Amino acid sequence: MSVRSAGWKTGLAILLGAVPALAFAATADAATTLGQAAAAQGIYFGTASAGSHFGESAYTTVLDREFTSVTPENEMKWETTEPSRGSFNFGPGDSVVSRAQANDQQVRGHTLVWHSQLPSWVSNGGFNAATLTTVMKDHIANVAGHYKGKVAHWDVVNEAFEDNGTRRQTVFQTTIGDGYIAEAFKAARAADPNAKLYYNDYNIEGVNSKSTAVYNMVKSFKEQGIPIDGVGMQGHLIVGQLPSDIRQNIQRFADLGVDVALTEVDIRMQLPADSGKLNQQATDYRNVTQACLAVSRCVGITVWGVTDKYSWVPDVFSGQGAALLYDDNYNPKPAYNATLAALGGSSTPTPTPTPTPTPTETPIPAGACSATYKTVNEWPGGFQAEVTVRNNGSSTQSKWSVTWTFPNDQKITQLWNGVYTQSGSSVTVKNESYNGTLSGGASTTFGFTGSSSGGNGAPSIMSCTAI
Ligand code: 9MR
Repeated sequence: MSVRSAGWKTGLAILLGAVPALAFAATADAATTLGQAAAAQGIYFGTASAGSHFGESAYTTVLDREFTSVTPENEMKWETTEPSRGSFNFGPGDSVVSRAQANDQQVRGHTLVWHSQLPSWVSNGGFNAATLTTVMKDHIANVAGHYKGKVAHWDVVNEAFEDNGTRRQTVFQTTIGDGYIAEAFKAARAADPNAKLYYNDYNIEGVNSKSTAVYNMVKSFKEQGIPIDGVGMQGHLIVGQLPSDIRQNIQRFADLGVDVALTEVDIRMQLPADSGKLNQQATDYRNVTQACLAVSRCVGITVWGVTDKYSWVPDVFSGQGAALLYDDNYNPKPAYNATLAALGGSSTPTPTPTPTPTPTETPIPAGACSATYKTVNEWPGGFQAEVTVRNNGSSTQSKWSVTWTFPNDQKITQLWNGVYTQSGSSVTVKNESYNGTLSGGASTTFGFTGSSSGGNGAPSIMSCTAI
């Protein structure tokens, strides 16, 4: 696995980034924060950061501890940075940048050219094409110039396409025409030659009309030598409704010779949250994380906020929310644990001894719990499999445990949604704190990657106990 681009917290992490990802199991010395775990995989893990919450210690504790990258949520947008022509205001952005620097976090600049949060002196200025081009280039020169050397990535142009793949009819598009995006990228390169320049948009995570339009633009930029370094897929997603081809889509952009980042991830649900939705959300976050890890040019993941408490989602999608990794009270959600595990980290660095069932915990009769094993992917020397655990009884069980014996020399290297021990070819997997409860007829799934040199045969007998 190649070492990916900047954003590591420590030099140690850079060394770890050169080690194959699968070597990091959730063991006693696994990383315990999202940022550290991501760094061990050669990527960064970031969040939107809002200066308006810096006075709240619960907010800054999580912000400073968990993340290796921050994106100012609103502080670098045009309405804040250039509220009137030629008059610049960098105070709010500087405050987010200073906090990031104090915590060894990289900064994603967001955003130079966007139709929203654009002051009316620009959107309703009545400028002709030449003047609006000058206005746009001056803005980029001043803002990217001010942050030169302090911003690792710039979202140079944001949300310039409609879902059907046509250009959004913004003031830049209708006044300057298609060429404004290339002009913006050239101006950004001139202002800060070392920043990675990104095109950023939503609904481009899967292969669809919009992502294909962006793909075609990036392809033509590369052919023409227009400076573009990356594509930001925002990742405003819905629980249980992820596109199935995120990895393939990331890969096709990477194959054009640009980096890809997931820049604003949140996965929303209809409120109120319940354990079923939270578990599905955990699976969705894991899948997004794995899609990024599977493509070497996917350089990092940013979630769009530290806590559900301040997410933009409920303000815009009535009745929906709970889209982030921490709940309103800053408790990590199942999605947090799943993301950390997918990154090879663990929130429980010291394995707790396995509790022996007390006499009151009577295993339900054999046959009332079943486990089904499925190999989902294989490659030379390794494989990925998943196991579905089902409570076939009618009463709710609060813990489960699955054991099997591998027929070949398979060795688990990383497992998510469960806690495993392996001794020789014998494996035992117990539930995580968040997926032990199975009501009658309910099922849950855990997955893992493993190495093997002698075949990936599925175990013939799976034994399952629920208590
Ligand atoms: O999270 C941001 C919210 O506080 C602002 O009110 C909103 C204004 O449009 O922008 C939100 O962030 C957006 C980001 O800048 C671009 N992609 C969509 C994000 C969510 O709306």
